[in-house]
Amino acid sequence: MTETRPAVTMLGGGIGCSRLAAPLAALLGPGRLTVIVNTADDLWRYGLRICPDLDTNLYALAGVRDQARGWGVASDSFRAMNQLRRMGHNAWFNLGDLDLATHLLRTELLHDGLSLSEVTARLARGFGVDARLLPMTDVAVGTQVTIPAGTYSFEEWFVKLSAAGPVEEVCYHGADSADPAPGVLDAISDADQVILAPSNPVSSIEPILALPGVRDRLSARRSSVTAVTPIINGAPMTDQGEVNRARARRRLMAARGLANSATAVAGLYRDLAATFVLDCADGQEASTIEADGYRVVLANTIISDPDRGSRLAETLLRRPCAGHGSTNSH
Ligand code: FO1
Repeated sequence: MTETRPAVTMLGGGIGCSRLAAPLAALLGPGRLTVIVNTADDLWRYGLRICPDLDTNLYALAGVRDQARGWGVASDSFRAMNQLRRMGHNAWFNLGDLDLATHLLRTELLHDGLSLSEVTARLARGFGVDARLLPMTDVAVGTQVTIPAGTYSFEEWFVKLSAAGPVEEVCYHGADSADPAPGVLDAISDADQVILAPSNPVSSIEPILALPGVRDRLSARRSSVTAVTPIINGAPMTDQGEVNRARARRRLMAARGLANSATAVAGLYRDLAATFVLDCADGQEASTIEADGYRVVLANTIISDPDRGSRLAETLLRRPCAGHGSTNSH
């Protein structure tokens, strides 16, 4: 039987990407969604390899991600972290008790000699995930954020230092010589549609774009690439996590000399994507983004519950041909 369902590849980071990954996977069916995930936030804690963005997508695709926090396992407890605190340790990165099982198994398998992509595939199978989850690379790449007090790994800056500013520099240590993981470049070239997730452009999308070959593959597919805005300025933010992530994003965008706006994000991806999904609340930016060479689709992009995620996923899969003129899809 010939496969008629489209093959979709999405590139992204943690929370924003995972909110779209689950409804896309549900609409597309088994094996039709590939998610290429940023690994430049990965870190070692307590001898364990932690991959926050991979795990956020893994848990979302498995239907066990904590909805309110946006990361970690739903209803997880933090007894191990609290015990560390009782011992006087500054446990600044909160690893849930169930989440720890993922890190234990990942670290064990890495020590056994498996690559991060092999380990990720094993974890995804273990969680019953039938989408393909790919780390962007099997090599260690680390986002480093420089503020006046010094240079820190991404999670140290974001969590331990509460995204303190101003950010002077952001770099992706090791990215320019890190081969994309097996399957990454082909997943971009072979997909019917490629999506740049509504993820932080500086800390989640750019590390993937910094890997050799990724930009070229995307620009060769530009007419099939859709970018979804991660920034909505016209609507109020409703939870503290969103407020914190928005503040971090504003500081990272400023470090690149960019405004905190959908238009600025569109400018970053103009050579890579032909369609830009702009939130209805920021509709007044549509003509500027169109003038940048995009077809603009207006949609409700705030994924505050699974129904909204499904509606946005449906809008994305109804991909119109690349061209010009804005389309209202909400
Ligand atoms: N985010 C926090 O704000 N505080 C935490 O303590 C924290 C722990 C954590 C543990 C595992 C994991 O997979 C994610 C975790 N996150 C935490 C989320 C993470 O810091 C970021 O949201 C992403 O890395 C940004 O994409």
